[in-house]
Amino acid sequence: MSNLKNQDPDIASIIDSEVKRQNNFLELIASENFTSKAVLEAVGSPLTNKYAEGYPGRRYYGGCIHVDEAENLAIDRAKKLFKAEYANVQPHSGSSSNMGVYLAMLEPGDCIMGLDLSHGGHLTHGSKVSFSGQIYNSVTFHVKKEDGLIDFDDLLKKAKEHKPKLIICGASAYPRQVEFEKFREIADEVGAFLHGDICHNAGLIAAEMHPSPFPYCHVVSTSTHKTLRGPRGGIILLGKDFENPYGIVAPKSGRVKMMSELIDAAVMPGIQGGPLMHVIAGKAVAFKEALDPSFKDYIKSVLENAEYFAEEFKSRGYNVVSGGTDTHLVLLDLQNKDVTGKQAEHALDLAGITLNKNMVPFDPKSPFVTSGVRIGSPALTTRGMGLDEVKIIVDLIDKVIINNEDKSVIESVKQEVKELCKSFPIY
Ligand code: DSN
Repeated sequence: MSNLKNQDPDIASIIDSEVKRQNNFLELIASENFTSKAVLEAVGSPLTNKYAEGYPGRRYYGGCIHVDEAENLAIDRAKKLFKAEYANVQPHSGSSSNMGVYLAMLEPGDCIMGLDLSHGGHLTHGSKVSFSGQIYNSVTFHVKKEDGLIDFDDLLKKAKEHKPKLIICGASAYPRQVEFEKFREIADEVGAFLHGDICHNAGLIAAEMHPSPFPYCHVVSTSTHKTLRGPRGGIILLGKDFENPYGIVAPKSGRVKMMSELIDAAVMPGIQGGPLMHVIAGKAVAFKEALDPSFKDYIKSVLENAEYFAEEFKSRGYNVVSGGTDTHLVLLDLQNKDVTGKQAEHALDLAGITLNKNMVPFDPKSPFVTSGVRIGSPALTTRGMGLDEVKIIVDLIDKVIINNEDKSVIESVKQEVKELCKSFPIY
């Protein structure tokens, strides 16, 4: 980084501090990960200079020969990884990929159904503060109070009543596997399309340790930087391409356009201009890494670590939403610990442990306070931590939560965190 240091010492120093933070803190945010140096190199490459509006072989700019190669590689690898017939690797994020899906499949005012944000869903699944709840008529479904699992009876009842055009399955804070087949049965019963947003579980699916959304979902979107461990970005997938059901035809030939064509057009020029070719190259690198057998070992450890988090917290009297996990994340309900999610997040942050406060199902507190925290294993597993470290981390978190106003306890935990992190350097 010597060029940057000389030219802009302010930004160089900020980056330096952030790298130190990532090295010295324990990262437990379930949606974060540490991407490889190879991915970082691709993302930091001169591919950022290239305008390439359009798609490989049909760009609006000259000089695209090499970025075409990069995008084609990313597409081929994404298709192989998820056993999909079509991939669009241009969305700038998971939210953009959802926007692309909706633009391709819906008209403004159409009804969509997604898991309520406060029950583990995502902003773009119909929240009223997001475009998804403002442009479309959104109806939410929920989890059950008794076990924290998706309430499929509630979903079916509402689906019959509201006749959604699109049902979205997938979540941000749902610790259990997504039952794509059950969602599809309901979608078929009411004549809706099924959209799988696999942002959180993409790595698990790629490693074949979570059921595939195909053949159940008509369309799938995901971000690339969570369990998939790539650069920040998004993609859209079709297990099998199909003729668009709206009867939209190609102007010259008069043939009915395929869904892939509608999605391509929705992403560019529908919602985006020039693709981020440096990020697309980074996605290609990450997909290659995820196709390597070692990625399965990584995801296996991610799942073991998450399960152990759940067990260890339970043994210390914590309420684990849904009683455990079969993914990479655990949701703790702190109501019996007399601490809010906000207080816990703040005290843990001071102790060098980074996680996020999170609503728990039927939370009496606001999203700014919350009654819970979400804990994810992907990042610490990437740096090589295993069950021994998980046990230590649970002890440290418990100590901070119980003594969340005691500065000396927080300071001593911070030192222990620093020592632990020293043995597992990242960058
Ligand atoms: N905000 C992300 C998360 O933390 O789960 C989802 O996009």
